[in-house]
Amino acid sequence: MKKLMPLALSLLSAAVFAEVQISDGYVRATPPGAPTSAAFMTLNNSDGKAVELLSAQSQVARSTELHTVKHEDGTMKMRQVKNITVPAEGSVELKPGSYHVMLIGLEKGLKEGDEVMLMLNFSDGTMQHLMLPVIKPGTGKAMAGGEMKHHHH
Ligand SMILES: [Cu+2]
Repeated sequence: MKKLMPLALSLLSAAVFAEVQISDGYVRATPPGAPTSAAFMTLNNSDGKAVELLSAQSQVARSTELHTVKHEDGTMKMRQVKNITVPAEGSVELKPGSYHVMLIGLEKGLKEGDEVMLMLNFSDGTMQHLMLPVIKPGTGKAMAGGEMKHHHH
């Protein structure tokens, strides 16, 4: 069926349907004055081509970075990554102890019940605005989090 579709139509449907689907997103609540937090979510890609998450922005943070967590010398250290790949017809989980969007230079503490706007930029040229709930560590999904030390160069 798909192969018989006229070119214009298949381009249109690619533009409409290739967008990465995002689920289970949240931002970790912080104590007042905490300088950083992190956003977590699951990225699902129904397309036949891998897509990369390239960057993120949020109004609540001065800057954002894409991070992963590496186990080194028995400790867990956060490392910045250039991008996060969402495999073709697959998904990637941003979760405590793994990939996350680091929110750096918070304007104010993030408390449970707040909502945080996050914008994601993908390698296919799409951009998504998300409103993510703020969840306290130790509750529900944020549970596996724990405190991680930031690695400074
Ligand atoms: Cu981080």
